[in-house]
Amino acid sequence: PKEIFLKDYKLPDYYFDTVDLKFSLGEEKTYVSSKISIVARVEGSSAPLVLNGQDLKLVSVKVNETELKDGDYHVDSRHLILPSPPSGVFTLEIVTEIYPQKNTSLEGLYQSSGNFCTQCEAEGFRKITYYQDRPDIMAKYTCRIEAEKDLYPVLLSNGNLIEQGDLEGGRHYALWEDPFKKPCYLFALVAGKLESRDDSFITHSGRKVSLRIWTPSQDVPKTGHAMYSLKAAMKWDEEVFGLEYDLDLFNIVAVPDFNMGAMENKSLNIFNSKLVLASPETATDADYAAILGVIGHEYFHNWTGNRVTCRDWFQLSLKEGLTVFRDQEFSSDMGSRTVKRISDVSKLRIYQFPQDAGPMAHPVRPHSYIKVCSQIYAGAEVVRMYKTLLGSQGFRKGMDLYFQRHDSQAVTCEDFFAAMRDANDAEFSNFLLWYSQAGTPMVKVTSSYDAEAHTFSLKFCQEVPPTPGQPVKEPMFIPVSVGLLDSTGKDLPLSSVYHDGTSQSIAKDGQPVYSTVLRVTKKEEEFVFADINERPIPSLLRDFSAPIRLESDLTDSDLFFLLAHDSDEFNRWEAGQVLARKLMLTLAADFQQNKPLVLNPKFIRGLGSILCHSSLDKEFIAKAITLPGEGEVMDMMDVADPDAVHAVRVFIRKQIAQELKGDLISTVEKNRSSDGYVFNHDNMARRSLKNTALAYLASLDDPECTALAMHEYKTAANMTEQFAALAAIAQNPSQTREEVLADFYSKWQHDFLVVNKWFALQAMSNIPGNVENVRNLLNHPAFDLRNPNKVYSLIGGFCGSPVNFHAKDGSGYKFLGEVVVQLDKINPQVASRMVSAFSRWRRYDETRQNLAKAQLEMIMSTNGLSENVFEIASKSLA
Ligand code: DPP
Ligand code: ZN
Repeated sequence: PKEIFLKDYKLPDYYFDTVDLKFSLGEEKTYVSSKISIVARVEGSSAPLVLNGQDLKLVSVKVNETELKDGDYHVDSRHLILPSPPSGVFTLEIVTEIYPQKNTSLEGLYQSSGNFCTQCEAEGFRKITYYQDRPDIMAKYTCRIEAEKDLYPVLLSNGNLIEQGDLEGGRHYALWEDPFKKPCYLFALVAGKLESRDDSFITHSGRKVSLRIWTPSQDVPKTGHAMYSLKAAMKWDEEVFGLEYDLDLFNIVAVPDFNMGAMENKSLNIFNSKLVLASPETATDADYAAILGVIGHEYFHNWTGNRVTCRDWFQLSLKEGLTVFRDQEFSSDMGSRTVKRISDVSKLRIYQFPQDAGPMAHPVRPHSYIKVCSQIYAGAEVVRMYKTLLGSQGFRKGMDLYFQRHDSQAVTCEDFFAAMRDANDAEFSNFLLWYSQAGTPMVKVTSSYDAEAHTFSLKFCQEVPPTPGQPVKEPMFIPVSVGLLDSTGKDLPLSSVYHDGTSQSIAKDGQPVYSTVLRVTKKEEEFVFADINERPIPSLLRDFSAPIRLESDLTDSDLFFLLAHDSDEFNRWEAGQVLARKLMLTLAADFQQNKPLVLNPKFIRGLGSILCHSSLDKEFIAKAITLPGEGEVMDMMDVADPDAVHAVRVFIRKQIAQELKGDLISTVEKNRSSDGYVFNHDNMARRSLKNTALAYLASLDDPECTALAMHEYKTAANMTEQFAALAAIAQNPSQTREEVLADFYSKWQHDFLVVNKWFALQAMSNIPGNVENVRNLLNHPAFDLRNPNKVYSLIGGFCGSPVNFHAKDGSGYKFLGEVVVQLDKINPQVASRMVSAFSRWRRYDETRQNLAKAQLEMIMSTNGLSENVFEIASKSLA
């Protein structure tokens, strides 16, 4: 496998102007013919034309209508090369034969449930035909699809349908034309037996857009929420960014076999069914929220990704970071901003920070890769920091300039940076380091109050830890949002701050502010607030204004104070989390030394008062009484100890449940659903609080609480509550657990999305010795290694269980090792996602290290390993 470097980027020698594709879809094989008009970048260029291709059978090549003979071109397993193409403009026609029915990688053209569909990002188009498969080749496409009419009545591609009709032999065709230039990763084709939910949207300037969501006919009733989400997203993008949809038709197709969540192909988004189909009976609130976010995400790509695209795959964050940021903002505006921020930061801590601290660490814009990297969530945080620094209006000005400059171009992260800077005349010093330096910055803050001078000082000291290939780092530009609380918990007015030898006013229009953004740019730096008349308690990094690890000198009592009073709700939650993490670490050390575990009663009282706080948002309460995840705590230990952290988390949960039992029971009772399911923040918040309380109670495993959970399970009128009750009961090994799991399966076996939840719940279980159960589930009739969702539920779920995946006898590692080898032969992308569960093996004790390493070595020694798995396994061992 070959490593590809950003520094080696070269402009293409040939540009493509138009591409006319013709697909003749068949059961045995599919013919693809592609007619491309090509122009050399440099007139009279003598460079060879190198096209990418993989798993293709070449049928013929023509240049300017003349068929080429053997020596006129070269073909190898990855390329088709024309050593000396004609000068000037010429046409190239290529016919290939492909076998979509046999394509289990789910990249390129493949079949899912008997329908044809495509996935071309990042490099799937080369599995359809020979092409310069790189995003800086943008061309206008037409696509003619021919297929048997009975089997494939619906034929879709990008753009507008301009012709359709019947052909001989029961076949028919459709011709699509996309008026916008696009890179080939945005090409899409769908053919199958599908029906649609139809609706329309009138854009700001009065264009009527037809909206269609396609699924097999029985699922059409479950597309209502997706349609609602699409229309909400279209409206939001007009209102917030002034961005309108640019065609008369927008299609979404849901398919059950899909490697990722969804794909933003121009005007023909293809979705994993799990992110389209929902009904109150079968989908949870989390599913509804995910659908809203991802439908928004893919729709927003129409501007940030499609109209303006990436020059190369190192710039992935240009579209993903920006579009994730946009979907986060959309979801915040549709629900609760604080709760959304809490969820996003939790994800960052669960997935991103550990990755940044391990062998797979790479910057937002990587320097090299073997297979195009998955996106990194910190990209959205970088975009968020522009907004934090420039304000909403400044950010919007930057976005406007970005589109003005780069519409229909393939550009880089610097171009985005330059638009933000130039639109605002901003001073950004070393901000670009966020794109090139890997690792999570660690920032230590110490504070001091000078009662005589009435000043309050914050000293920052930052350090970016070394990462593979980057031993030494420079200080980053970190926006730190700060407020200072007085002794009653109110924000103190802030008017000026002394920094870098000068005093700067931070008042706005002569008025003091109550929160300000400090720009921390040096390794060590001090900010001194003037006119502070009492010792304040600082609220630092409000709203998580930068993706960093913060360590402060706040005492436990400061943290309890912030938990009770901070006007920044995010930081209120965060104060509780900091307390909980400290507590869990201390108790984990006690556990390791066989000391009895004792919980600080103040902690329980703190959570108790949040639980019973009638004016707080219910979903916020649910988040605030939820302990940090085990991974997050393990991440803070020198040697990660899954057994200790798990035992401690279970212990604290039981203590809380015991002490607050009465309040928790009344929380469940008061928050039952009174009428039908409604998707809105208040109702979701109520269900979330009820379910959180029920899970605490059921952890006690006493007859009263189990009976309560059973009652909730039986009376639940929606999946959110039914599944939560099932999960609550399933925490403890028992006969009841087995019975309820069996009951749930028999109820829902006809619905594959619900069955996946059932797989995931069992896979993630921490009950002892669960690996055997998961092994058995591999042979369950409803399981199929070829379906990514099932793999993510069962195998992915299992890797998330700290005690069973990391079982000290190595049984969990052995299981994953075996599955990865099998899976890699079917679907390398999915296999590589699974193998990454091994990547942080060095974080554990020596016994576990040896066991995990042995599995990685076993995988590496497998014949015919994919590049995807090779990259992760080899980097993990390096
Ligand atoms: N481009 C795709 C998306 O944004 C990749 N998963 O969803
Ligand atoms: Zn995306």
